[in-house]
Amino acid sequence: MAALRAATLSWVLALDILISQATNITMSNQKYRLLFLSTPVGALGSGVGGGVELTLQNAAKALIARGHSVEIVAPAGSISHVTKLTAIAGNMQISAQTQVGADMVVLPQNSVLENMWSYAREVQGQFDLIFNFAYDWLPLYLTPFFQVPIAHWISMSSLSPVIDGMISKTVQQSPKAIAVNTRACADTFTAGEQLMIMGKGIDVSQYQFVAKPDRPQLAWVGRISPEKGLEDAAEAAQCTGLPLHIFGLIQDLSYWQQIQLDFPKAKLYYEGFLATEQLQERLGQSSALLMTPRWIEAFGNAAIEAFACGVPVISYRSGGLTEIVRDRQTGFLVDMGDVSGLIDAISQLDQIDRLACRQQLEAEYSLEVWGDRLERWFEQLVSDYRAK
Ligand code: HBI
Repeated sequence: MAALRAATLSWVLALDILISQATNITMSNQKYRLLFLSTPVGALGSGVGGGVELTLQNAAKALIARGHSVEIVAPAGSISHVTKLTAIAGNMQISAQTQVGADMVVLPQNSVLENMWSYAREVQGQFDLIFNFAYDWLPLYLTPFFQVPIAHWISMSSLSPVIDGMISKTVQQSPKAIAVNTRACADTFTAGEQLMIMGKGIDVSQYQFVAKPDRPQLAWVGRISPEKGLEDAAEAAQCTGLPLHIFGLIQDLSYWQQIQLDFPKAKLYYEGFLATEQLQERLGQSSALLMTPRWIEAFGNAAIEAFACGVPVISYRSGGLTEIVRDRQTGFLVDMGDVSGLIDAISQLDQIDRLACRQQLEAEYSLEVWGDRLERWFEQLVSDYRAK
């Protein structure tokens, strides 16, 4: 009798496993037609869009790798090597960083943002979901007017009440529709609890691990603009005598010129805004990446790119970076503005195992890990939308 019961039980178990695998296959078998709408502040590939350009291209890669189709809509002059891109003419949107505290929305005449969304409205019937990368009021407001679900990637911390207010309204009407990189970024918004924490992923195969750089040098990566705090990295470079290689778009020229005047003895080498291939080649030669944000950093793409090359990160305790950098394991966390803390950390870099940086990256920030999370998010949004 007992033998019969045991045999029946194993049969039931085997059946259960089969059913769950079958449902998994049908769930992940859903292949979506996705329309990505890029940031309206600059052409994709120009560097004006900062980290969000890398985010968009990597999200496209991650989802295409899983069998979904992706098309990108972006301002005229944009380029993408990843998938089909439709370029839209119009005047660029004013950067949200210049609208801190704003309680009204500014749109130029013949706005590229407006034109991109008019195009999206026309073609929406060919897609299962729209993925918006703009940090702007209009796409959020348009969400309930579209006949397909719209997912929003909020790429910066809270900057203005007018955007925060629309984020709260949108996520009320379309729960789960809005994602941010990190919990720290979500917490800056009134609707923080309703935001999806999606992390980030990069294509690890694009980054070469460097076990030992040829010579001691520091790196800094980011849009050269006051909120990114380059002056502190320049001061640390001047105090330690180490060369500082700077990568990114000069968004504020007078700010950059002032830094060179303020730190005449610092060995500063401006390398421009480089594509990933060239950036990772130079980044890998660094003893450390300095991240000195003077705002709440939403994520810090540069940090995971540095880890991919085996480069430890010395960063201010700001926003998403506190969730990425493992203090004293993959780098050092320093109180915001504490330049002497940066200098102390630089002197302790030999304590950090560069391989540990690469291993953390592969475990937590690969395209596969991130693609899986994005796909599950979209499955939720599409099924919720269809269930309405
Ligand atoms: N400002 N208005 C606006 N819209 C954006 O999409 C935007 C921005 N400022 C900066 C920016 N995007 C990106 O550089 C960051 O999201 C990384």
